[in-house]
Amino acid sequence: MHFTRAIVRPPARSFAGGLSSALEGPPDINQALVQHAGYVAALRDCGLQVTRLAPDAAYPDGTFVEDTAILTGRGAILTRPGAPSREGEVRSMAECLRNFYADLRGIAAPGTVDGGDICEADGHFLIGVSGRTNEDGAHQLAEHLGRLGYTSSIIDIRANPALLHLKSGIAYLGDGVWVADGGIQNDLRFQGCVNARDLILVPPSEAYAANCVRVNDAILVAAGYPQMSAALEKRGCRVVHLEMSEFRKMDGGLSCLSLRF
Ligand code: CIR
Repeated sequence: MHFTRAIVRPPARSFAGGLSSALEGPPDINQALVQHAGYVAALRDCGLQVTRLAPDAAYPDGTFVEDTAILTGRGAILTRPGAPSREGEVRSMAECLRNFYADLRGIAAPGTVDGGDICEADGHFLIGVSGRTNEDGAHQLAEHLGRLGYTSSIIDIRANPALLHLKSGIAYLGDGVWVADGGIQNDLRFQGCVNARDLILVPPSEAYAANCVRVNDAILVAAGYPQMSAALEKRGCRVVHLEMSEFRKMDGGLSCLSLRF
């Protein structure tokens, strides 16, 4: 898919008050802002026009905008995030998306969906049922996607506590190429999504780097994961390394910092 736009939201001063299981200490907000600026610059280098939402201290996790909506070529679906502290993040995203989407749907209670659990591969959507996305939300989303003319399948990742979201463990890079960390590869194979030839297997020591993003001709990947980086470069990809240490401390990966469309 060719992207022309992205939506981001720089971290708020309250960033360190967000949800985290990482046990890596509190993030430094000033460093996080520098890393976020680097991320935005990378998106612009890929040709994207970037819309910046205002940081809101009431939502310390609000910088992880990917969790608040699913954007497709035919319409957008606002989520209902699974963490109660994040529910309100959707309001400002809805306002923003009205500028771009005539067809804007939503997930209703008791359903919950986090965008990080949704992985699109050439018009087919994998929907992860996780600690954040529940079965009701997954089915509502599948129905919305079906009405928009897309297919989907649901993968339950709750048995894998290392994964906050489906995309914590997998990425689709286009042209049939998948990235997956070892804990989830068999689930994907079971779903018939991937075969050994088009799978880049992420070593356990570099599991965080499984959350990488294809943006037009580039793959954005977290800096500091040499094996992952080498595997991508071997395939002839243009690899852009981004410092993510402060977002990692808050369980956030590369994909969650933007919505791309
Ligand atoms: C949270 O726990 O909700 C945030 N601290 C991190 C969200 C990361 N989002 C993502 O991976 N899609």
